[in-house]
Amino acid sequence: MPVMPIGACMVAEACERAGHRVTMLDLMFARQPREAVGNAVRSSRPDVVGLSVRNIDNNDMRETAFFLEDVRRIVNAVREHCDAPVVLGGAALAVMPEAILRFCEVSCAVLGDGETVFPLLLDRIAEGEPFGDVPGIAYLDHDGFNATSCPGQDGTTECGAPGYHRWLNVPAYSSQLATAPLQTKLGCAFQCVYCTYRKIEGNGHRLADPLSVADAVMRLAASGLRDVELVDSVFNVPYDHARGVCDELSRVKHGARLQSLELNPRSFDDELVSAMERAGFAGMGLTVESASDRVLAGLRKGFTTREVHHAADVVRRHDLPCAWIFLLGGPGETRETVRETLRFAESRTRPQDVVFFNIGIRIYPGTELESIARRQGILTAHSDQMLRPVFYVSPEVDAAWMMNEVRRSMSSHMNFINTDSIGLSILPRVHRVAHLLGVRPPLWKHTRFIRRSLRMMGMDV
Ligand code: B12
Repeated sequence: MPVMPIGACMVAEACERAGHRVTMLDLMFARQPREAVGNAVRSSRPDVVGLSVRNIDNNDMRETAFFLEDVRRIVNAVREHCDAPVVLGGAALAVMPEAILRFCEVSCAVLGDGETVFPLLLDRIAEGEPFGDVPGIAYLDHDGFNATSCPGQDGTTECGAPGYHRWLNVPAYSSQLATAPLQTKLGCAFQCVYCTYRKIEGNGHRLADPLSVADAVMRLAASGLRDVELVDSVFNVPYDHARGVCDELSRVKHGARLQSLELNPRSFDDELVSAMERAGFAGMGLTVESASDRVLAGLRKGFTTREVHHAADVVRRHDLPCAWIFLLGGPGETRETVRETLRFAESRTRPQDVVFFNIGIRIYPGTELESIARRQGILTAHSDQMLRPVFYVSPEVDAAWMMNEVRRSMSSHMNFINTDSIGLSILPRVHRVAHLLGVRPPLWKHTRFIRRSLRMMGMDV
């Protein structure tokens, strides 16, 4: 699914508010990105070029895609046509700034919230002043790599719904059932061993006023963007804030269909799901990762199978479509724990819900998983050699065996999918056909039907 670049749009709008002239080039649908870059640079003659880099790779251990070669080609295409300094930003940069700057041969990146930091940086560049002390940036100079600390990762946040129509080809996104992203908060306080969310957004919460969230949803819906996805790191923590957001949304007639794929089973109960239903949710995702206490403890998820089973009970008492997300192969995983998780998925999830299995975990430098992998002798690469993805699989279980077990379960459960399913090359066409037929997101709630149809055509995974 093409993801609408909320971050880049927010940054573009903030720069305009600060008095700069901004041109946005979205390469999502560009068939010839280098030519598109050349044309855009020649016509807009920029003083500075900012590139938004979301994904380093696809987190898929089997069919790994590494995206930064493309970024490097885009940087080169910019430089062929102008001398403007290039600045990188986006979630990827917060994860591995130094390695990305070196790989892309760019000397400056924004690590903090782009909408605050980039305008400050532009002012310095415009004045010809040194910018090494701007908070929330990273740069390479003759001394090597430098990073300044990110400003204010506490307090509150604005719920900014960018004017997507101004910056993007919205019909092209809608024709593939893309949702309009919106954030109700920043930050994540969980300690999961593999995760980078704390590094990207900080570990304290910055909450948006629920009234402003309702207002932003209304504005998006009024502009025709009626499928809105809440893209918080975790939607339902803090619990009271999520409830407050739902309550405000249920008070207004916004006409949007909401979803969030980032719910945690810890703060999950009937009252929350009822509030989500009243608020206009059309789908939710539970990132439970495992149904084994040994693995949940190994991943440091902060909840146990008690909460996982409780979540299944809650889901069953409601109508809201649910996507269950599992991550197999973490520390402590064995054949028995995999079987436990599969048994849970087969017996406790509803047949109309989708169940997604990811196998193997991308190891990021600086995470606890990196230390675990080194201790276990799984990882030997130096931390600056981890840009090209390296994956963790528990030494107590074999990846090929897990894949077979998941496939076996998928063959009798048509609502189960794995990374091969979301990588199917026919999926964009499925999205387009669904859009033409008037189907509304989330498409995953039709997984059983889609897989059966693909199976009949011999195209299921
Ligand atoms: C929500 C989410 C999703 C949702 C998206 C739904 C939607 N409709 O948008 C779903 C579940 C679909 C998803 C899918 C995937 N995701 Co995801 N996702 C996220 C999450 C939690 C939030 C992203 C978000 O929208 N943030 C809010 C916006 C406002 O922030 P932002 O984009 O980062 O922008 C800010 C800054 O980065 C900066 N900035 C951005 N652009 C620019 C440009 C310039 C010039 C400057 C100066 C600054 C700047 O300023 C912005 C405003 O503050 C992040 C983790 C996180 N907490 O960031 C992972 C994350 C982005 N995802 C990630 C990945 C890997 C994926 C998948 C590849 C997973 C998979 N195997 O399928 C897919 C790819 C989908 C795609 N087509 O790109 C990784 C990317 C890094 C990496 N390892 O490569 C992240 C960081 C999580 C992680 N593993 O660490 N994802």
